Amino acid sequence: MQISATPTHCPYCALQCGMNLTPAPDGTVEVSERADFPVNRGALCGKGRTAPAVLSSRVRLTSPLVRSEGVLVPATWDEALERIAGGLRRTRTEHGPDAVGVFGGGGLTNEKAYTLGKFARVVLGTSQIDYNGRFCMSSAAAAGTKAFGLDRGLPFPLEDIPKTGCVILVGSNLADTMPPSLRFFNELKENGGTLIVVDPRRTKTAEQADLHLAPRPGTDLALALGLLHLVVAEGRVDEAYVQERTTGWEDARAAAMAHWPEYVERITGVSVPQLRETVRLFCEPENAMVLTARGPEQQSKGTDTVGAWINLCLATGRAGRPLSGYGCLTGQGNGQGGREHGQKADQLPGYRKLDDPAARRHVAEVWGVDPDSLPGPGRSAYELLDALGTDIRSLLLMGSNPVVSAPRAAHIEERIKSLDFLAVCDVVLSETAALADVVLPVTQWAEETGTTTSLEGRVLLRRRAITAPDGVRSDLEVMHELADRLGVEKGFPTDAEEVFEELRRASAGGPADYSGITYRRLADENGVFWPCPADVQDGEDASSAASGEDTAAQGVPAGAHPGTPRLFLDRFATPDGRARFVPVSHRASAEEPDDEYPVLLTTGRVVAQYQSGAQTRRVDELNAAAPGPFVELHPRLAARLGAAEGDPVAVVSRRGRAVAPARITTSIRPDTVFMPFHWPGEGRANTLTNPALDPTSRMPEFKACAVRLEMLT
Ligand SMILES: Nc1nc2c(c(=O)[nH]1)N[C@H]1C(S)=C(S)[C@@H](COP(=O)(O)OP(=O)(O)OC[C@H]3O[C@@H](n4cnc5c(=O)[nH]c(N)nc54)[C@H](O)[C@@H]3O)O[C@H]1N2
Ligand SMILES: Nc1nc2c(c(=O)[nH]1)N[C@H]1C(S)=C(S)[C@@H](COP(=O)(O)OP(=O)(O)OC[C@H]3O[C@@H](n4cnc5c(=O)[nH]c(N)nc54)[C@H](O)[C@@H]3O)O[C@H]1N2
Ligand code: SF4
Ligand SMILES: [Mo]
Repeated sequence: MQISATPTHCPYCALQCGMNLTPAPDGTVEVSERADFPVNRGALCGKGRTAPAVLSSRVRLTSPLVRSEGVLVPATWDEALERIAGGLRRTRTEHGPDAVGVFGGGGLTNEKAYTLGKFARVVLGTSQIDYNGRFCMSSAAAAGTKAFGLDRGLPFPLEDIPKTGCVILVGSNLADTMPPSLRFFNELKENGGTLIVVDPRRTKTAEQADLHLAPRPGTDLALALGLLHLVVAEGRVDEAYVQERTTGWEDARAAAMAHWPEYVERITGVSVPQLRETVRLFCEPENAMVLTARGPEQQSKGTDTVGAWINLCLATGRAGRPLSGYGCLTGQGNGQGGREHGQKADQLPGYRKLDDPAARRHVAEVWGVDPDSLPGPGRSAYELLDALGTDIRSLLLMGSNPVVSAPRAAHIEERIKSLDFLAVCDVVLSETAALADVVLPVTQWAEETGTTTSLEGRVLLRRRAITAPDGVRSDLEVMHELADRLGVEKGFPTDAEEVFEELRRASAGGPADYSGITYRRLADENGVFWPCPADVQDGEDASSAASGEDTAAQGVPAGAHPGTPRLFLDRFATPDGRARFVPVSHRASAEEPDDEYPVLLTTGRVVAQYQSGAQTRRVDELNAAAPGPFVELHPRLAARLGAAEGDPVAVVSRRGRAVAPARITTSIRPDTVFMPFHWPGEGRANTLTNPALDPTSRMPEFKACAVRLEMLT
């Protein structure tokens, strides 16, 4: 029997590489090249290629677990679901609805993220829901919304990158974090364009650059302001564009002019000639782009920092024009869609705001509830985790492993342990699931259908390719069952397409409008870029137009909206259609080195592990490539410390102490050490990190804190 391959997408990062899956006779799943998907054209990184290993029952959960006399023991689904419903109900009765918390993840499909937000507001009646995307790109989202009136990570497809003249890549190590995307930057260089990388480390990505700037961690804001100062001083402002398409230039200009290049050199460590060269390379070509990732964003001033890079784009006329613009490289598999449909504390589906009365009315109508019954905005992710065991007594967690990934993780681990009740849905027994009162084993990407929205804003269909093992159920089934047990019998379908149909209506007319997108179109068109409103005929509302539209068998249905690969070409999404400059000034990180903690710590990723490692640490090939944590440090720092390659080094911050082997390299600044955050235990980087929050985005400062190094005696 010939079993045909199912085209689908990778479970991990936001590139959402296309791949084909074929079940093999021995029960395993084969990954093969899927050349028709334009983003990766068949290429996959090691994580994507080995993702099926996590489908095997050897490494995953296949039975619910409940805590009995202190230990987790297998239980029936009925028993486990009853325990969760009982735990959540008890908290609500004793402490009120806001004592129940919900924590989601940017890896969840649109359907799951949407349902989780609805579950929190409609079934639990709690305002206390947020998700790990707050730790990821929330500063870029806040800055993009301020400047452009809309946040979509990339306002253009990746395929535009090779055709621009210059890209400044700020704090992205995409050679490790999105390897197949390197192709677009290589093509840029082949076409004569230049690549500038801003990273305190000479990463694999920085090695590809024409110019590598290595600022001190936490100083990107000063750097961007210094560049803008030079743009003005050298007469490179696009005055006509500024006049026609922006507002607020005078204040932003005045703020930038206070940042003299020599002052910026002192703060950042980037020399004035390098600043001048950057401005020249960025301004000379007709088109240019700035792309940011976690480096400048995961700072307690991330929103202002991204704002400063956007100002640079606006002053030089490099936004809202073909082949020019600012973009954020979103991280998680559904990092984009996961931030649009309501698992965020202040949000309703379609990227609507929870405190907007019209938005509440629209969504309440789709949900069949009274708008006044919807709770208001809740706490941000770190604040929510920090309130566990005090204001929040029970937590339902789906799609995150905060014991490893949250800042100040030892403290957060204690907060989690102090909960009255914790329920976790996961595919493996993560470090956080291991602390739960009930763990539910759920289906994985290849076993279920659903949509994700990639870093390009391209909505994609992940198709079910294999049958799930006995004993597991989907997250949608879990929410359906729990809603039922908590007294809400309708409105929580288990079929992903049915959920998507409702999501279309809920998002209709909102900033992230999906109403013109159907599963049929996603299958036929290889993804559709939002916004994609349904055609509205006279006298008909968007939702009814949408449901009757998907009749064409192939391609875009006649008269249908084609989707929006490129945003802002005619106008920005602000009320007056103009982009807004934001006046920003440099400020120090929340914690700067001092006598006691003289070294800067920054954190990030390695190519072979993904996030908290819950999934990738269960894959032999990936563990062989990246077996454990390490501390990257410069030979000069190592010599002062007396450390040789591989020596265990203690890294101590005001939050705690971690120990990992030294990895000595000239590719890092001598005043900075780097640790990847993928591992729990002694080498957990997040034992050290500072939960200082950005005032706007509430993003914690993962990328800069003060530490001291000690040799073990
Ligand atoms: N292999 C792998 N790939 C992944 C992931 C993974 O865990 N593993 N996770 C996915 C997710 S969710 C995300 S968000 C993306 C993240 O993708 P990236 O943003 O590329 O990843 P990071 O390693 O966190 O940070 C990028 C770089 O920022 C630099 N950096 C540190 N401090 C600063 C600073 O102050 N300023 C500047 N300019 N740079 C600084 C670091 O040295 C690092 O090289 O990756 C996605 N892809
Ligand atoms: N120090 C430091 N810390 C960081 C960062 C950093 O750069 N430095 N980066 C931050 C960033 S950008 C991010 S995105 C976070 C990520 O950190 P986490 O939020 O911990 O992300 P994951 O490790 O991907 O956790 C996802 C969990 O959900 C499970 N899972 C996967 N798919 C599903 C599903 O469909 N349903 C359910 N129920 N479970 C599923 C996985 O097995 C895993 O246990 O870490 C943040 N932490
Ligand atoms: S780059 Fe990202 S989406 Fe592509 S295979 Fe690797 S982890 Fe998967
Ligand atoms: Mo992320």
